Amino acid sequence: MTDVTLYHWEPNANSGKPMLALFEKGVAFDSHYLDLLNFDQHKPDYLAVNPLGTIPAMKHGDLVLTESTAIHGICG
Ligand SMILES: N[C@@H](CCC(=O)N[C@@H](CS)C(=O)NCC(=O)O)C(=O)O
Repeated sequence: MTDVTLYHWEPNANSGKPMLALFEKGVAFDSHYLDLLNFDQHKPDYLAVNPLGTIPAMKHGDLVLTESTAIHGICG
């Protein structure tokens, strides 16, 4: 269990960008996979994290970021 959780989906989703940055920087994170084809992003559990219903979202403690470029920028 780490401070950082990345909510993501593959392949070819915007969440690939922050995931790459986390890997490259060696930041340990918990992976929370969402199946967009199953509309997991619109389920209440995830909407409580990101009301926009889009991925990625990254939680770091109480902070939640939902823009892949911002997450990538912070990690990079
Ligand atoms: N501006 C956001 C866009 C995120 C976004 O549009 N993600 C798509 C997947 S690449 C998504 O979650 N789509 C699900 C939906 O719209 O239901 C970012 O780049 O982080």
